[in-house]
Amino acid sequence: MNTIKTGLLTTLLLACLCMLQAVQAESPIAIDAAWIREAPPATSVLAAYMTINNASETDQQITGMDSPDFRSAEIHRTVVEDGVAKMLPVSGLDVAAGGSVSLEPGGLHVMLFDPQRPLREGDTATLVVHTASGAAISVQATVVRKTGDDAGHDHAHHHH
Ligand SMILES: [Cu+2]
Repeated sequence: MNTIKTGLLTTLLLACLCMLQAVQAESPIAIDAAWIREAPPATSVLAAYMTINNASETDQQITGMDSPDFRSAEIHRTVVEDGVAKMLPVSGLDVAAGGSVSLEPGGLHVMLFDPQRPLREGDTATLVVHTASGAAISVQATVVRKTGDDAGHDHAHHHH
């Protein structure tokens, strides 16, 4: 009787562990409102923005991004030093448990290098977000035309 009970418990335990693994394989990271700023046709560097949500109870880290529609992608942070705006690469972007991080004009953004095809307003491009836990989340970003005050910053691409 005891052996059967132990066996049953072991089975249950294994079943639980398997379920945990299944949950982990599915990333707790969800991306909202991803968009790319439309740029003139010959532009080789574009900027993308999005909101990264972490619905889990553990902190998550975004380690990088890439895209089949661009040669490469980098996460950048815009900082102002001595009145001059500069962009610094971000190698690990923390998203707290239950929290979210917004990539928006003037702050964090994704820098997209060398589009592989023309991208006009209304087009979509695929961005892939990588996490420290090994997940790769694919997201469709819509190309949006924006004009106005906030349009200028991301065009000044001074990489140091
Ligand atoms: Cu940048």
